Amino acid sequence: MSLEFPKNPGFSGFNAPFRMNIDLHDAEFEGEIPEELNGHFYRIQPDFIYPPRFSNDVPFNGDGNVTLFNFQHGRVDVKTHHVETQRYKAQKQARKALFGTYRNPRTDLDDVKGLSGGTANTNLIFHAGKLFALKEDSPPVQVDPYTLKGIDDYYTFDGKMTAKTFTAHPKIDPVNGEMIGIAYEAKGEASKDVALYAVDKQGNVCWEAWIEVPYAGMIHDFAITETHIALLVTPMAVNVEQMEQGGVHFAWDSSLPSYFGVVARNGDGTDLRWYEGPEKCATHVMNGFNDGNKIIVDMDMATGNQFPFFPSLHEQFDLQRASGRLTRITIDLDDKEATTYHTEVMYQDIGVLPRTDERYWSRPYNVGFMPCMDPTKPRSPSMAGNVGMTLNTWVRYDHDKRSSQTYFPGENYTLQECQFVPKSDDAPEGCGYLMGIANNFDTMLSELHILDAENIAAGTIAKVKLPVRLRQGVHGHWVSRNKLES
Ligand code: V55
Ligand code: FE
Repeated sequence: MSLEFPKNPGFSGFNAPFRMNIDLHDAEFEGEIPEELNGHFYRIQPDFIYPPRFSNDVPFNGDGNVTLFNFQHGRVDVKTHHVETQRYKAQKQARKALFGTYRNPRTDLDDVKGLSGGTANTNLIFHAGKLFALKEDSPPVQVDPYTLKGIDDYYTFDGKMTAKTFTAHPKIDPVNGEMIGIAYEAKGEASKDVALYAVDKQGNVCWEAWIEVPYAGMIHDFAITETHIALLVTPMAVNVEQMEQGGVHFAWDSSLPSYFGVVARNGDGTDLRWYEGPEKCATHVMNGFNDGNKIIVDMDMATGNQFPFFPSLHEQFDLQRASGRLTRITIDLDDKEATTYHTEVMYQDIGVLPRTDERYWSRPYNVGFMPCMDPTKPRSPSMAGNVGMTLNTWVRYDHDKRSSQTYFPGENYTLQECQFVPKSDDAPEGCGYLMGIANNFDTMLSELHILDAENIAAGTIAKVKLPVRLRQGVHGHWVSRNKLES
């Protein structure tokens, strides 16, 4: 029997399965790579090692595949490796896909009963000397920070984490070094239980609390402030009926409101308060902070379903409503009567995947970055047929002045998430470099673009040119060499 991938745009061009491991010493580059860039930039993409059992499978169901850019002395080495999940190991041995569609165990083959279906394809975080690859439906998968080989395919913090899931977006408190994580559907499919954890800087679980959400839905990201955890429950609801019929885990139910929940860090969860808002989709947090007794969270926020491959129950997918803008959510803890949250659209750019200078995670901040879709920019004919996100700019925001500046790489590129790297540990906020993957539709190869984060409009200071095509990535993280070695 042949081994072939579906012949549709979801599996061709830059969406073609990647499948290989590369180990590239001294990548080619133009420009100059600054000496201060000393450390590892990790980013992750969902890949398909074997043809999916359902030809219309969703991109979020691919196997986690890590790219490691190792910067030192103005040079960069590149390594890729698949995350050695239980799913990866079972499918590698069987030489075919065994798991079914997105987070629906009913569609898995009987062979995999009892194995974790986690793909570890969404994000990476380095904490207390350990590197974790993450998918929000399962515990972290620990991988070696240098070789990317698997260390623990089901990491539970020495058994201290009893939740069955762990977020793909843990936050690290820059002051005490704690890693904060949430776990939704923590007691299994469609459960409304959410577990909250803090892991101290030695890597030990030091706080746990359990809360319940109004309904079971995707809680992809969350925010921390100095005092609180904030999370947004959106109408991307777990749909058991759809799963019974062989469908994916989620469907967009626009009859549901959104809920913004706020709960004290280090409490027992009983102070949790919910604030209701209109149907909203918001997947990622730029940052959150306290302003007196106000809790403020900045997210990219849209008014409808942002994921065309998760069905909408009551309407057609609508690109206008899927377009997210950076939005500031505010609630006032002193207002004991309040039942709704307040939103303010901060900027008009349409974008996703906001990031910040993570030395300011949970604290008042000024600088953020977001890949955007600028429809006024020219688009090369070489991009025709591209399915996927056509992000074409990176935008830097300075909230104190509510100003922005834009990097446009050219009409033949799409951009992925961008990563801010401070020039040094004590450099001013937003002073450093910005980097991320740019896919070049003229060469049909991927590049890593590196910019001066304070002057991104000036264009790249270096372009690393890969001899391969990377797929649409999700998230990445920078780890400086002194943190790696500490
Ligand atoms: C997201 C990504 C996922 C997922 C759920 O961007 C949400 C949001 C790559 O997988 O499973
Ligand atoms: Fe995410």
